[in-house]
Amino acid sequence: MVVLEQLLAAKSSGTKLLAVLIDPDQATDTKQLERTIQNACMAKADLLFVGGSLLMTDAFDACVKRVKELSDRPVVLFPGSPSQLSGHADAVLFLSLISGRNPELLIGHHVTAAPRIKSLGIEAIPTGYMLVDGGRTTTAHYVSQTSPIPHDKPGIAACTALAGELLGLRTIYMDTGSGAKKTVSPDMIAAVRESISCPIIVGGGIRDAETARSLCAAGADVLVVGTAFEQDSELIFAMSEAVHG
Ligand code: 1GP
Repeated sequence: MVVLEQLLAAKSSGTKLLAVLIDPDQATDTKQLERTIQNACMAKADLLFVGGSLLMTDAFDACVKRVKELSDRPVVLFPGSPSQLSGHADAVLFLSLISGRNPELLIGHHVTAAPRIKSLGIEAIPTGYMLVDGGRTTTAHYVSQTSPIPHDKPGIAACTALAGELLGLRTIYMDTGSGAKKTVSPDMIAAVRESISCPIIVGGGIRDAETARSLCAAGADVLVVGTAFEQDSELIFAMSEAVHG
């Protein structure tokens, strides 16, 4: 339970965490992968997430292995499917897509993945995953075949997160999807923060330090950034300062 304990400890001390999302398809550029991880470690990013809603390449395990070799941070899988598992990781977000009504993503894939997670011996973090509309249809929205929570309906997000917590989920991840036009709104984060006590992870469309600051102030405990660091690997320094400051 090492990574979950890190999230719980950070939440109770008010420390905010930054997670860098590595897309295994982008990681085929080994120089860029090395630069991203080197910068993530230098900037003191807290976690490295690896995964994607839809992968075009077949290098998932090799990517996780490389990320683990290159970094001294916990490596957490953020799987888009049960095939995205690797014993080189420290933990996996065991995601239930509670914003949707697709039974495969609420429990089906979990049944397939459970024995493999057990045999790999990696920590599973029960996570309520909530897709939120971020101004465009992202791959996550399309592939999941679910409707996201409307951007301006914080009440729906608060009730959904509360249901997830009452069901025993240990973290709630609100995501507008990779490359979204808009992030989850501070109002929605604040409403969810009011309704639950478990750590809140927020991702999708976070591109600048100012936004990162406002999402943390609204109640996010962990921010996840992927696309912006693929476009500018130096941005991680300003972002880390915003999250940790
Ligand atoms: C997507 O939350 C992640 O699932 C990160 O999104 O790539 O837009 O930073 P970005």
